[in-house]
Amino acid sequence: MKKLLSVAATSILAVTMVTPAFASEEVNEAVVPAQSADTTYNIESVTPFANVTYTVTIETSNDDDAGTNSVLKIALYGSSGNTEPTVLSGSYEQGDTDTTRISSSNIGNIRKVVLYTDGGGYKPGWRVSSVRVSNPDGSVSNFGAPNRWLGDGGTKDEITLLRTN
Ligand SMILES: [Ca+2]
Repeated sequence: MKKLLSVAATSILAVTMVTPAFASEEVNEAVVPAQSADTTYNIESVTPFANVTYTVTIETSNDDDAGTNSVLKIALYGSSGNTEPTVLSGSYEQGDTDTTRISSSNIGNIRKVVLYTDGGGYKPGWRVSSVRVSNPDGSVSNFGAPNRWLGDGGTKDEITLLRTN
């Protein structure tokens, strides 16, 4: 009986001497990627300035020559900040509806926008019939149409619109 125990003890000793090498390799491989993934996740989840997307939808009037090829921009003003003027993407031809997505820190619901045109291109005058912006909370801010043509003189122009809803 004593001899049997002794053999068993030897086997256990042999096993435990081999195992640590495997164990430490596995720990090193497993821990490094897991840590960096956790760190990334934590930074995103705790930052108070997480990015949100504002979707700007602009309808160009269906009047003759209402479209434009000028460079157009919009700045958004929210309850807690504003964006820089951002280039609008889309065609802005007569009767078109164009959409631009603007990534920003969360500046709250949009209550004012400023439209800019560089007045460039052929027949630069631009007539807008509606502007609306989707907010991070899912609501939509509507803005009155400008009461005049923008950039019609072929020079830089801008107009401020206030939320109407
Ligand atoms: Ca035009």
